[in-house]
Amino acid sequence: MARAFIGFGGNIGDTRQLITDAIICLAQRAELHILAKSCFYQSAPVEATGGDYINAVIEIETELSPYGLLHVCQAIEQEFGRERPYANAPRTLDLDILSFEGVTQNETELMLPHPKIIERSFVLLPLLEIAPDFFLPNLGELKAYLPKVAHQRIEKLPCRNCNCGEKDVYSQTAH
Ligand code: PH2
Ligand code: MG
Ligand code: MG
Repeated sequence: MARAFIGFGGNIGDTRQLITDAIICLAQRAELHILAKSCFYQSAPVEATGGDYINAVIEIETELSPYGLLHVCQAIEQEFGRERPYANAPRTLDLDILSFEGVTQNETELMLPHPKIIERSFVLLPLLEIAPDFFLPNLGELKAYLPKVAHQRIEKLPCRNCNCGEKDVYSQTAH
């Protein structure tokens, strides 16, 4: 079993609902188990156009390979109406594998860890919420990069009746 982190983002439609539904889809898969889910964050587009994004991050453990997980993520993006008219276009739902335990690779289809992980507050904040001491072998502790992204506008959205941040919020049998 490997631990991995997946980032979610979107800025078309009811993104909070879309992310919630996508996480439920993932939770129903036998090949992975969701360990933690961050709160939702509203963020200004970074190197992109369109309205504000909603972002969140989850931690999973999985028997899948990195490419197996990528294909699951891509299938969910398709299911949720993802279109790619041009790079960084507004989207209903984007799923990015942020890190996959023990894997460093520089392949065009899937770079691991995600090459922009430390450049984006919309990744760092939700990731550090659920894994405050997270570090990567070549980068060190990710919290050290927060000051560098402090200028990027982001706000944690209030959430009621939600267990976000707690461990084991979605078990495979719960849905
Ligand atoms: N995703 C991008 C580019 N820019 N900006 C925000 N705020 N949130 C995103 O998820 C995002 C972005 C490319 O995937
Ligand atoms: Mg992305
Ligand atoms: Mg993507």
